[in-house]
Amino acid sequence: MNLNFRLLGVVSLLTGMISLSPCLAAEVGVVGKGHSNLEISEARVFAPRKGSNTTAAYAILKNTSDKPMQITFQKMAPFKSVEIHESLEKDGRMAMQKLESLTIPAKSLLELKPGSHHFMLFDATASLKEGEMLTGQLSIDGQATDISFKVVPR
Ligand SMILES: [Cu+2]
Repeated sequence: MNLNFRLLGVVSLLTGMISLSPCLAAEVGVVGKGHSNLEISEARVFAPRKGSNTTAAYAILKNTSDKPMQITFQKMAPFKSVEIHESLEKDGRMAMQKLESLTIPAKSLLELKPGSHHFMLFDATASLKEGEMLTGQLSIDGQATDISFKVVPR
């Protein structure tokens, strides 16, 4: 465990103490198995629209290291499959393109947000409740890392 990971632990603890605040910006994703060089905030899943069991997850990912970081997205229960997508405008229309991985340059932020990069979640096998926490399994430079996402209203 190095200094970065300990600092991240402190941030998560502080956020836990102020979690009564409705301000989403104060939320910090919890890194389970942990990756020392990734800081996550605003990790959230939009509750699916009525009649749909497909939705998307977003977060702000910060690479605190001095090397590029490669992220792949493995799974998130209760979804049957997940992909990394990027929304792009093609011929005047918005389209989504599947990416095999995300690369975050050294000392940089990547914001997953509507209309841009996102984690696409397909075929939920259970209904999601607002406020529920879901665990996303990522691989960061080959290291398995669990991240908690909170289900939020659209
Ligand atoms: Cu998508």
